[in-house]
Amino acid sequence: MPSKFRYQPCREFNVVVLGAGGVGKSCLTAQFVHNEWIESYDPTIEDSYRTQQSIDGRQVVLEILDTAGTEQFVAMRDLYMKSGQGFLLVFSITSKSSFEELEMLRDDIIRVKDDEDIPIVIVGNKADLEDQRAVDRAKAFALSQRWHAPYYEASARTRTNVDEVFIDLCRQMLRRDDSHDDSRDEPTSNRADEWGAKRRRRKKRKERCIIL
Ligand SMILES: Nc1nc2c(ncn2[C@@H]2O[C@H](COP(=O)(O)OP(=O)(O)OP(=O)(O)O)[C@@H](O)[C@H]2O)c(=O)[nH]1
Ligand SMILES: [Mg+2]
Repeated sequence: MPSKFRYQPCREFNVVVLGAGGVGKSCLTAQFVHNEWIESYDPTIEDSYRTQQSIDGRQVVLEILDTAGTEQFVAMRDLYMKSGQGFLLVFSITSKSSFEELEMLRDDIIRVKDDEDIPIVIVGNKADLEDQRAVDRAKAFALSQRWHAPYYEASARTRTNVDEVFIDLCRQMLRRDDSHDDSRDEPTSNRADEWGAKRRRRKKRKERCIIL
C-alpha cells in the first residue's frame, strides 16, 4: 500500500544535543521543552526530557538527551551517539573554539553510527550577543554546505529559532524514517543497493542557512 494511505502511528525519536561546555545546550532544551529561561550556569552531567510535538500534523514523541560539554563526562558519548537518531550540534557564536569542536563531534557521530547521512542541525547559539561575535556567519554557512546540514543562528535567551531547530531536526528524522519504510515496501529484487539510496537522499537535501 502506498505510504500516504497507510495509518501513521506516533513516531518516537531520540535526539541528542551536543556541543562544548557553556554554549547553551541546556538553555535551548529548557526553552523548547518548558518555555523557561535559565540565567545561571550549572554544568550538565546528563539530563533527558520527553516531549510530544505535532509536526506537520503528525504526532512525534521526542526523547531529548541534554549532554555534558565538559571533558570529564565525555566517556558516555559513544553510548548515546549510538542510540541517537538526530543530533543538534551547538556552538556559541561568541566562541571560536566551540565552533571548531563541531568537526570532531560529527566525525564521532559518523564513526559510531557508521553512516554519513544522519539528521543533523547546526546551531549557532547566543545570537543575541552579536557584539561579542567570534564566528563569522559565512564560516558557519560554509560548514553547513559541506555537511549538507541546515544552519540556524539561535538565542535561548530571546527564544529565537529555538522551536525551529528542533522542528527541522524532526522533519529530517521523519523523512528518513519514511524513506526507510518505503524501501522496506519495495520487493527485494527492485530494492536499490543501500549506498545508492544513501547517495540519492543526500542529493535531495538542500543546504539552508537560517539567520535572525
Ligand atoms: N546571552 C545568552 N546567554 C546564554 C544563551 N544560552 C545560554 N546562555 C548562558 O550561558 C550559560 C551556559 O548555558 P548552558 O545552557 O548551561 O550551557 P551548556 O551548553 O548546557 O553547558 P554544559 O552543560 O556545561 O555543557 C548560562 O549562564 C546561560 O544563561 C543565549 O542564547 N544567550
Ligand atoms: Mg548543560
